[in-house]
Amino acid sequence: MKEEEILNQAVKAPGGMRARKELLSELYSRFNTKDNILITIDPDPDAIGSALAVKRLLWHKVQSCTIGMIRPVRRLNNITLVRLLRLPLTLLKRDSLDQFDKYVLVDGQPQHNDFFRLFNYTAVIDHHPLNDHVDVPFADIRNEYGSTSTMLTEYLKAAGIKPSKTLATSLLYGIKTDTRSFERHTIVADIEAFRYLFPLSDHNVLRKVEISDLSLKDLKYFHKAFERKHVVRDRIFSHLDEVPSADILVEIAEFFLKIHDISWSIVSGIHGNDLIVIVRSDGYRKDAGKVMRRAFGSIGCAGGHPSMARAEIPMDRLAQELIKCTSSAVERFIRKRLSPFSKS
Ligand SMILES: [Mn+2]
Repeated sequence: MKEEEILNQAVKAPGGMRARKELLSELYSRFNTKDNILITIDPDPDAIGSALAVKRLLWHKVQSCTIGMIRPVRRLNNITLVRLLRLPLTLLKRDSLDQFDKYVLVDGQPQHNDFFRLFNYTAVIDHHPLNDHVDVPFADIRNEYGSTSTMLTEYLKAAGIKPSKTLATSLLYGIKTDTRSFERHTIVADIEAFRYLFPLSDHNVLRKVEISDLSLKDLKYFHKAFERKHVVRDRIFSHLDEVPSADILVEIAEFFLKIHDISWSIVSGIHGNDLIVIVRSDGYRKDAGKVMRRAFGSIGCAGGHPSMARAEIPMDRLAQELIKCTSSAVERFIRKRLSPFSKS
């Protein structure tokens, strides 16, 4: 089905509004006004948006509602989201867990994580495949949904609650990241929730969140990448030696592809015991994955898609290919294997 068709399709709520309202009142029936609730999350955007929605649903229906993260937020985009929207998230510590009356789990199932297993959940709302039976008083698990945020948007609608800008933005970002902007597993309900949340969201915040994937200390790798860039026809190469993670190579490779007449961006570095080569290409009559498999498949792990690919080559394996693993030798090795002039 084409994207346009999806967007224009008449949408019918799965199960209908009545069924959703019944589900909502069943959820509500599990809680009372004296309860102090803990919602536990593994804090990715979908979980964060979903938890905020549950907190909103239970507002005035319970004594208190805390959102507890089982680990700190690590992705810079998500840190930006939490900071800009001042989201009320607290970090749980395994060894000093406060007592709550009831526990809720969103965007996950108890058996997904050792930490989750510590709790006796009253409600679980999730969209991951059901591996094990989830034995809790209220379980709503919809495997076919692209995100839990979609499910929670439906709950809010059933409750007649119009989400605040902060809540709408968080849910929208949850749907976007889990469906990778609808490139990944998506159903009509996800698009419908997206359409509903879109005019209610803060698009300035969203844009800042989506582009926030660098830290100040990453800039020195950009600096090095500029200094060491080497252009051969429509290919740009840059080898960065030791890098703190492969992510920075991806950031720089994507940046170089912005140069209009560059069709191949090849950025490499050493992380741990591996040489990592990241390739981005325009994908037009090219297959970066195939090219990488051909170039490095025999000495490491290599592959990908037409427009994005990666190779990881153990350094000791590389040492067998090169006389000396100096920075310039590694650089020449990559350039030679990915040269536009080499017969492939
Ligand atoms: Mn999810």
